[in-house]
Amino acid sequence: MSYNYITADEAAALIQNGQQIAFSGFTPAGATKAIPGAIARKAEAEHAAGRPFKINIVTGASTGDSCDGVLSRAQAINYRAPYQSNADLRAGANSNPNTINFTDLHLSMTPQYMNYGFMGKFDWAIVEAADVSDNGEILLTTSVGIAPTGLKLAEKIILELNEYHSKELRGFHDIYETANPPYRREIPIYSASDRVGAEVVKVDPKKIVGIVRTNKADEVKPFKPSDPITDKIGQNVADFLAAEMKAGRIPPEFLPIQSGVGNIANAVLGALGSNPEIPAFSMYSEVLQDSVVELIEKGRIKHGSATSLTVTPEKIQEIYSNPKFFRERLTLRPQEISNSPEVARRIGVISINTAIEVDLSGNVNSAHIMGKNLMNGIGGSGDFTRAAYLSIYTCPSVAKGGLISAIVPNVSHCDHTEHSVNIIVTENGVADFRCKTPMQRAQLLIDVCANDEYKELLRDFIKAVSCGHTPQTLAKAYAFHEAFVREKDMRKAKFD
Ligand code: 0RQ
Repeated sequence: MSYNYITADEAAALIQNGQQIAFSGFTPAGATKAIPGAIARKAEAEHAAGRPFKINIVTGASTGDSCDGVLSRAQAINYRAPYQSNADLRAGANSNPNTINFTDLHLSMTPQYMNYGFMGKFDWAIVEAADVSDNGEILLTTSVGIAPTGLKLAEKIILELNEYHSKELRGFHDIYETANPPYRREIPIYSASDRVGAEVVKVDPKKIVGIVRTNKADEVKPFKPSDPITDKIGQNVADFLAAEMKAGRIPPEFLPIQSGVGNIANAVLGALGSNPEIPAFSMYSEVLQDSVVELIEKGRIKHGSATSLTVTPEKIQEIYSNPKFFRERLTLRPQEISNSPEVARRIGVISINTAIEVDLSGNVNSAHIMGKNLMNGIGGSGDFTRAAYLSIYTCPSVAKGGLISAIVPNVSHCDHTEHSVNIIVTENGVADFRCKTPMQRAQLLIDVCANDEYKELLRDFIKAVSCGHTPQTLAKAYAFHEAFVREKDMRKAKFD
């Protein structure tokens, strides 16, 4: 079959107002970089001509600015799921009324929702590829995400064939799809390095209506230089896990690590990697960042399994220059598999994610500021937290220079409940909630994790609690948040 090579503008001309598109991309890795910009230009032209033009978009997680950013600024998005991290998209999702209808979904469940028909029909899959064969075998690039599901369900496909990515990526992917209930069987993965699927996604080549050639690196930014707070959090996590191993609560061969994205996650991995008491370990995670590549090179990480290789251009070139070495040590899976609670529970994943705030009962907010404004979304944190052998949340004890405490009487939005959260780590220490009562957790959190400037205020809240099983008083439940809204400083909270 010979394909139709087209320009990004010709691809955009095919997309109609109101259509639903499954885009590749999980973080900027593997996201499409040319067609969304052309769709944005089409949207602006349609709006200028007085015609409506908005599309519905589902991706793996966030994407790069050349997808989410350009489409948001062009007012071209009606619906978006399941995760984002773009300032313009966030503004649309938080505006009143919402100009972008955003739904925050568990990432492992997004392909299921697509398969079950919960999200309606997919008109298009627009997917970045490193290669495509005449018989419809698509070699994906640096992420898998929802691409296999989108390619299967969409009526028509447009590929961005990105020559920046090496064809040596063949063999890095493990494409395995589950059947829908009642025909679903177990996912036969028993360790992070198990491979159970195909190297490529196979589609009917007749569905591929166009291919746009590109040559663009993923828009992954380098990390901020590390700072003492994130370094201390990383150190605290590593020391805690080393002590758990010594106590026999983590087996001597260690357990696979899942780690979120960002600077704290990077610091945690750095600290785990350099701790001599922790043996070389595996990652069963959703995202692998630069630090993982470095630890694989040093032999400190044995295998990295994820749905996305979110690494800087410098690091991806390192991988492309030594493909055999990395192919044996990295596996990229669909997000339904990388984030599968079934697999995470079976292989005993230690999950490490980031909280915006934690409350005295042990509930965690990962997604919303002051109870209403979306930050990024839960991402994969919920997939792993509920299923983990040990679920850890990290955060600095304060935000915005101390005006906000991350330890609050009640979270203003709840993503992960007290029943699923085991350990909280700030720069001040580690609060171990396992098998503790809500009142014991509250005490621990104040004594060990809270910032000194907030300890007395948190104790005042506890004093205001008359009796009961959890530290709660409805009248003062949001005193910290109210003080911030009123006086831009949680330290002004009052309990008299
Ligand atoms: O604001 O950007 O204006 O400086 O939140 O916070 O400390 O730089 O840390 O970049 O790791 O983000 C939870 C948002 C943390 C992120 C969150 C403000 C703070 C700053 C960023 P500025 P930091 P990070 C992986 C799995 C989702 C859950 C998860 C996230 C900005 O890690 O989205 O881990 N996690 N998913 O000042 C007001 C508070 C605040 C606050 C922090 N209590 N109130 N603002 N900030 N705490 C994701 C995937 O699945 C792909």
